[in-house]
Amino acid sequence: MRAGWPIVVLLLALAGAARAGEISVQSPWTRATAATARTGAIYFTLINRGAVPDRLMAATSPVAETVELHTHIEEGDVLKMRPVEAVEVPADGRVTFQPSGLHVMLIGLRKALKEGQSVPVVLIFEKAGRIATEARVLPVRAQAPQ
Ligand SMILES: [Cu+2]
Repeated sequence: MRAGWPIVVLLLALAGAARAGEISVQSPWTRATAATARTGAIYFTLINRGAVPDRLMAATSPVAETVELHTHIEEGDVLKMRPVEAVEVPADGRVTFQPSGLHVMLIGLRKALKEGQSVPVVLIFEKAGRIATEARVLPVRAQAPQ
């Protein structure tokens, strides 16, 4: 009887990993920045193939001192960025982070982002946990992943 316990624990661990696998991060990208730029933004599409919603809670990246989740809201005819606490990824659904919308905000860039490089970023989900990915650095005026 006792000998059976490690197997049960192992199966529970595997079940957890499978749930994490229901969230995927598609086409992460960012834009090249000027040498003097202090901020940048990372975009991607989050896909949830699971039957329950999940939430993106936070992000980290070694290229910036601070990393926040932001959205844009319209104030009059001006688009302004606002931090958001979390971003829901609906069950069997997707959320696209894109210019003028949701983005991962890089504040206090440690160095310029150069076209052709990639930027490591870890996305932290309520249920799926941490997902590490790399955002491709596209040209300064890029509007979508290529
Ligand atoms: Cu922002």
